[in-house]
Amino acid sequence: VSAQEVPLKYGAQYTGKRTDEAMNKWRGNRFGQFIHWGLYAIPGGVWNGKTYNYAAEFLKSSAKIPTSTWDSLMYQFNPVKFNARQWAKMAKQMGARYMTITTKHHEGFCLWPSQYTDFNIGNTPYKKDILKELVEAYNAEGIDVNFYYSVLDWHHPDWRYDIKSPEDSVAFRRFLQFASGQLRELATNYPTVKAFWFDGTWDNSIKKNGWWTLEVEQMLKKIRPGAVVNSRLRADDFGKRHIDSNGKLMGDYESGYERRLPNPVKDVQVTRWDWEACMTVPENQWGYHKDWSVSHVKSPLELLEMLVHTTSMGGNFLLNFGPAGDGSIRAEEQHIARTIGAWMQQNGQVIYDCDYAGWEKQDWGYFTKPRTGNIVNMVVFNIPVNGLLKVKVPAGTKISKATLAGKNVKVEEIAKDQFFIHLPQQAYKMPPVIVLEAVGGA
Ligand code: FHN
Repeated sequence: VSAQEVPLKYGAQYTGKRTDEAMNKWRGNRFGQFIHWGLYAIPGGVWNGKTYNYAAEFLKSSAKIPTSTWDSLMYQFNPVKFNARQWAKMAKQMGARYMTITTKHHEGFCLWPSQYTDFNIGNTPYKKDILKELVEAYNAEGIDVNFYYSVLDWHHPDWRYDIKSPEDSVAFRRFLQFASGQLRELATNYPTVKAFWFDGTWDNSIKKNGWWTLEVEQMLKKIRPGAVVNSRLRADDFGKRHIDSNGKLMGDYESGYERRLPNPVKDVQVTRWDWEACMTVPENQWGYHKDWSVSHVKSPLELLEMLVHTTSMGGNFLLNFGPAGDGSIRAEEQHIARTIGAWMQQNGQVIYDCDYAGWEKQDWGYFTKPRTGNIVNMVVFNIPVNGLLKVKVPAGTKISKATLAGKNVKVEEIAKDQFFIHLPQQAYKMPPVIVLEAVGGA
């Protein structure tokens, strides 16, 4: 602790990026599938004939539905079209290397048969352990599975938004014990889980109990050595979240980019730590909403660009899917997965294990850089009319070779540390990738 630093019991546990094998794997995965699935998938944003435009997973609150009414949706949860292996195959085809599933969202319903509450999958008509089916199916495809867990819980009687009385304090203690129990259960019963993705940790009640957030992080890492935990879980001694009172990142990676990405020119500081952005397909729907006409819905190309943008800044991209109540995945999402997947099959090497290249951003698209070797990739989203792609290299660097799908393309030095890469004039259906071999430089 330096002279200017505030002594903290529950602040950051280390500084800099983790470099162990588990973290390297997490980072190299780069592209993940987020799945929001719970009881909210049944009404899908519509209640008593009325469509609510706000996030479908918030319908209970938007339509002011009493807890007992909402909770009884559990008796309708019977996803007859659910097929874990099909989901996993789709994710694999899309190129996802990890999948993060809502084990419990704000509504409190558990996708696994938790011993700590009856409000779980075991008591639905479906009965079977969905979480187990998913873990097995995705792992069989070689995809890592991570658990999303909302601490905020609309179902549990001991949940508190704030601690305003001794009674609140006692109740919330019980609640934290309940949450710890569930998390211990998840870490113990699903031994291949790779990471824990915390959410619903923004209320004063949690901020006043920073000790618990550290205790949970440590417990999970003890049960599952190498487990990766997002910054969203954490609050320090003073209730500061994500970044502690000494300006240090808590948890293993920064998880604040939600439905937005860092600016590729102004926000390059993000390349100093590990981070992940999570993204919806519509503007703000995580759970299944029946009516996708209520907002802008991103195109596969828009989402692919976000994935490349994220990789170019050293982050992971977690793309959300909201399966329907019957377990089917809507046609639009399948189309997105197929389109991104077709590109990933050809070009995955510019995403997996790639990082920030440190070269000046150009308007045509993004650079990514494999962890090893002297390669820099160009992913071109805006094709110039004349096909000339400008590249500014770090001082003294030379581009010795440029290839497109294995064939050489012309490299022209136009000024000191500046080149034109001649993109062959043809109709590109999807963003072309040019691989550069760079030599010299700092
Ligand atoms: O309220 C949730 C929301 O439903 C969704 O789960 C996202 C995912 O990052 N997290 C919360 C909002 O920050």
